[in-house]
Amino acid sequence: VSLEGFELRVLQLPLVSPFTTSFGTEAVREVIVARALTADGDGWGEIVTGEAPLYSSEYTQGAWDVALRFLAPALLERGRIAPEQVSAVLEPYKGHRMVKAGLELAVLDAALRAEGRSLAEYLGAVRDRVPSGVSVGIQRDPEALVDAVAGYLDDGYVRIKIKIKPGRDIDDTAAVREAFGGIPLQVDANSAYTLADVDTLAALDRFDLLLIEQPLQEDDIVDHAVLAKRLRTPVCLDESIVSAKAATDALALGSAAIINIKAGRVGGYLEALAIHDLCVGTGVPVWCGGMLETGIGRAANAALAALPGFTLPGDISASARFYTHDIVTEPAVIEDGHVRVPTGDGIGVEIDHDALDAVTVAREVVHR
Ligand code: OSB
Ligand code: MG
Repeated sequence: VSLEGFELRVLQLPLVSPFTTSFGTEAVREVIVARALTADGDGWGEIVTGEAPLYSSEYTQGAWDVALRFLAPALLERGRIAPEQVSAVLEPYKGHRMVKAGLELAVLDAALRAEGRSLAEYLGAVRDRVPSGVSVGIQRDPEALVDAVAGYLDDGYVRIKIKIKPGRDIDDTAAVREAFGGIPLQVDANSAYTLADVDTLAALDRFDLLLIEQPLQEDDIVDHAVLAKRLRTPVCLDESIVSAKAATDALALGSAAIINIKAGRVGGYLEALAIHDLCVGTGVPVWCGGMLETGIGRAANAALAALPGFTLPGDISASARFYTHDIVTEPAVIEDGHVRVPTGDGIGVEIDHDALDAVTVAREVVHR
């Protein structure tokens, strides 16, 4: 495409209920949307940073600054660029993978719309719908957690993930197991533990979980390998897998048996595709994680999750699990436990411009 500019917006979307993880509570999702302005039309991407650097080192104002100061100008300087060239142009700038992912998706969406091709088809999707899992935040107490899970099971979610942290792990998991029997269940610690907690983590083995996600710190790649040997529950990495190289290293060390793929965390949908391919090559199951995406990222995640290696249900919930008013005209819905993979050009969903304007709190345009 021939790049003419980028429009960036900071959005604040109220959540239907506060979302609590081991690292904090969010009541409003602050996120950045990127619009690539090209001679052949616009494209949309999402920069999935949160307001504070709690999940990883990235956060809204840092993302905003690096996008406007360095990354968007670097792409605009190129003028004509193919989506497959974006990551190489941005490569000299360290880190800021969520920003790179959002800008790459905007360029990719513009290019695919111009070609009349869907993102799902481009990535190699083999399914027209994907099983829908739900991530359930830490609640007031185990009883409240059971109530929340009951609601999501009623909605049809085919897999439940509960967030855990020290002191809110065994009893919460036991309560869900007791209430609902052998449902597909997994837990996510968001790096809240250390190797000193191995006995607590091993006590989770009796619940026959699908996996335990990111028990230790992002850079605890060796400690995760040590822990994995002590657990029967498969260890899945999220935060630690920041690239295809990190995935290769983690698999070589035995740090993970399963990988959560998030395009934002790894720097884009093309890097996500590379991780998918290497995991398929080594027989490692993957699933698609989420970052409370708006309809833009949610549509792209559904396309990614339709690839053959995504053999476990992803955190691809209906839009209504998080938002009352999404910024796309056809927000993702859950039907028979699944979310449909968009078939339209590019990400396959259209922006609801009034809804977008209503949640925009900052806007900046950079031109060539
Ligand atoms: O660790 O998977 C995570 C949300 C924000 C940051 C990190 C995580 C999450 C989720 C929600 O678990 C996944 C989703 O449904 O988008
Ligand atoms: Mg996670």
